[in-house]
Amino acid sequence: MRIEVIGGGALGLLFAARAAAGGTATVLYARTEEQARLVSGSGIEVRNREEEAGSRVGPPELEALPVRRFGLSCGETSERWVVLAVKQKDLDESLVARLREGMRPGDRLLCLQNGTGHLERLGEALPGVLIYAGITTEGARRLGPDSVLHAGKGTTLIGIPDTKGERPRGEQEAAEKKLENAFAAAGLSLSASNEIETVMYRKLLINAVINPLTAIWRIENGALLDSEPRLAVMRALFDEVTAVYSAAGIGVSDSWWEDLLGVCRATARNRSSMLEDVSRGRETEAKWISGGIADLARRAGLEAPMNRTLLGLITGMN
Ligand code: KPL
Repeated sequence: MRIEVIGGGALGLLFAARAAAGGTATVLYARTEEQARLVSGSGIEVRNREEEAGSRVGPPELEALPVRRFGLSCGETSERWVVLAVKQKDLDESLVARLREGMRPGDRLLCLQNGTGHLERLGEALPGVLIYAGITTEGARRLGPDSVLHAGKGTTLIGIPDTKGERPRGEQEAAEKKLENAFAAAGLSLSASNEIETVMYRKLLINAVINPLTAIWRIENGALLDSEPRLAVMRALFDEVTAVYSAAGIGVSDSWWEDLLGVCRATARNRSSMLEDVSRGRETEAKWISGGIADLARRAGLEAPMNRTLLGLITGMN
């Protein structure tokens, strides 16, 4: 089996380094020629603590190439997982065209993006490719083009949406098991879920509440719980998202409010990805998170005014 990771950000570096460390032939398709050259030369360093040097993994298990070479360089293999670890904003037309050229029917594409819309888009662009959603709670921070901090151990759930609770059988299940074992060999927990849609919508809800509010108030995740006014806004936003879900026919669990508070506690000292993006003047994922909720609302005949307003506020920040 070969794992091909597209994206040289925090998650891309972490997944590529761990897969290679577990002994699986791995290719990292990096953002730039320079990053590919660097990783080809000395591999990727994974640190468990920022202040301590970590372990490095490089050739022969790990190869690195620039993303423009995706699909042109590697020999045929029937056992191939492609892990798409780029942000939504980087999933542009040129990358989709590259995927179209480099993937064949029956290949497996594991998409780690936040938000909505990308799975449908990729499904249309790549007929016959098995499009998996992956929801990960691994905490990773990019320290440099060839170095990543594994800040918090998490788990990754994968699955093909729209399977209506039925587990894929036979070949597909065997392929999922191989991926699970490949990551387990390197200490990453990954498993297949037959409820991936529920997992996706729960994560979307968490991102739709925590990310824009922490970005606007410029606070760490845990500080959302520190004051009554902030909690009241969180609750109102939570209620709006869950009302949209109900109108759209998406099941909502009674435990999700407590789950949301639990994520704030567990990631109390984290700066959300949206806060990081606005602080660095980068485009955020608001279009696919708050905008994704607003789209779901529109299709269900609702307004979602809080999500629309947050989308406008966040987009207006850069
Ligand atoms: O996924 C996250 C993000 O920042 O994008 C949370 C769960 C909010 C953790 O920071």
